[in-house]
Amino acid sequence: MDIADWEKRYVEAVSNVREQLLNVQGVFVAYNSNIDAMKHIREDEIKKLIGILGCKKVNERIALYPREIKDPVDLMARLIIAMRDGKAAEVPTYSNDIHEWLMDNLVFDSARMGGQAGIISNLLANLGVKNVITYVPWLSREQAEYFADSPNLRHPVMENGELVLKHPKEAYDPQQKPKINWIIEFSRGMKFSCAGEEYKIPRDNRLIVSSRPDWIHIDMAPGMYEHLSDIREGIDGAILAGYQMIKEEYQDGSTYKDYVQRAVNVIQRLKGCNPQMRIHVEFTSIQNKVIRKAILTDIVKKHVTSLGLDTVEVANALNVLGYEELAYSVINKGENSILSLYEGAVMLLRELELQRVHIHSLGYYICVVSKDHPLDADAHRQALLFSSALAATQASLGSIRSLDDISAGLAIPVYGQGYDDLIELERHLVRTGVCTAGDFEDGCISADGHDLIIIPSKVVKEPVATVGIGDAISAGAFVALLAKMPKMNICRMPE
Ligand code: 8BR
Ligand code: GLC
Repeated sequence: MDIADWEKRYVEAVSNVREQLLNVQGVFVAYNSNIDAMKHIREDEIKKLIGILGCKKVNERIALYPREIKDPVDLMARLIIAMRDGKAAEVPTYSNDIHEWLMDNLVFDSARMGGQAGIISNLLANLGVKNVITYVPWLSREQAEYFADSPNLRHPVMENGELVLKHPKEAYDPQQKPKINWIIEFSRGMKFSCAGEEYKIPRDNRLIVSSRPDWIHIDMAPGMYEHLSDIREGIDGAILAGYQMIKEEYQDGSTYKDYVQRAVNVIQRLKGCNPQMRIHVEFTSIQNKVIRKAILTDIVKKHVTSLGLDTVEVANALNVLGYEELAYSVINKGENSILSLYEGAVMLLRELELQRVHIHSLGYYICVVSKDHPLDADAHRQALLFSSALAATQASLGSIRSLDDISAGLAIPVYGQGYDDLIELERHLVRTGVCTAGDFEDGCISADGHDLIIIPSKVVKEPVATVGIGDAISAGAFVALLAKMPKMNICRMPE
């Protein structure tokens, strides 16, 4: 199948999913919404910051690979690592000093909705999904302003022992402070030097400086857990993200284990007696390996049905699950990296007992689906194509205001390099007898119990920004699948 055939498939898939989206009854989205302070850094600004901090110091810190930003040198070290590799990263900071330093030395260009759950909630509401229930444990007045003004977007609040749904602008806590993250975007081709080392940025991407004030808890208001069953009937699935904010220890003596237990409790209550309830977790960059492992083995495994992640996150996940060699070969840009990515996807599917693993990369998406998933490979492929058109829309317009905007994404051509990478994977799988070329194109059914669905994606040459595109991809594909799911609520007793 050539690129022109893929373009036809795109048009068909978008048209099908558009018609089906109203089949979705509703989606619950939690936990992380924040305000993103966006800064597109320029060459002269990189040079200025390196000049202020001193090349030697920054260079020494790069070698230490800080996993937390404690001072501006840590920040610059992680920024240079991200720029050098063209890779996205999110690094936590626990004090307000970095925010102040950035305000003094860099100043942001604009502020917008941030956080995976916040971005996804607005996206689904703007796409016209009927009942989007968003939950953010730290909903401040400032944060509420960033939610789409849409009647289909509501937030639960407890009133007189009852759970009621209100627009976030009517549900915020006036005492709550906002969480502000810095997003430092950089562009391909920019050049700078530091301590004799010449750098040329290979890819557009960003570093996220994630603020983690003490009051951040991945949790729910008292009483809300018990009432989650009230919203269960109105939703077909949930998208959960933000677990990276769980800490190993808290000042009150509680530990990550308590928060993991609460996170599982939420999932169990959302599912209730309905095993059909789809639960998607959007993974992210998690610096702390104890937390990364606990999220995967104690929250995702057994409780979640679907996992979305980018290639770096695949490597990070494999690493804590004990597959270090495979992890290394996923991120090592060698010619076998797409093969390793596929193997990694299968490993995650099996190891975490999932029904679906969706990996998005620049140029192609790989999705492996277990045999017990109720939808066929064609439905999964349509969902991926729809999500790639959404991603291209987001990259070219910067945001998606309505489903009609998707025509902008559809107009972006399929990425040639992504197509070539797919051919490489196809050759390998055919050569090793896993499938035939025909099978590969139709969603290859492999010998050991899963379907592989893989598409070349649409890539925008000069994206407005890259932050949030992964969220649009995963949420877009997940909601497209919900729209295609046969509807049955086994919680209801037969009449
Ligand atoms: P994360 O936010 O999870 O890292 O995902 C980012 C995703 O955005 C990548 O996996 C890639 O598929 C997509 N993307 C990027 Br980065 N740049 C893009 C572009 N210019 N056009 C379309 N998609 C892009
Ligand atoms: C993470 C970051 C947030 C950003 C989001 C984009 O959740 O904390 O700042 O908006 O990723 O995916």
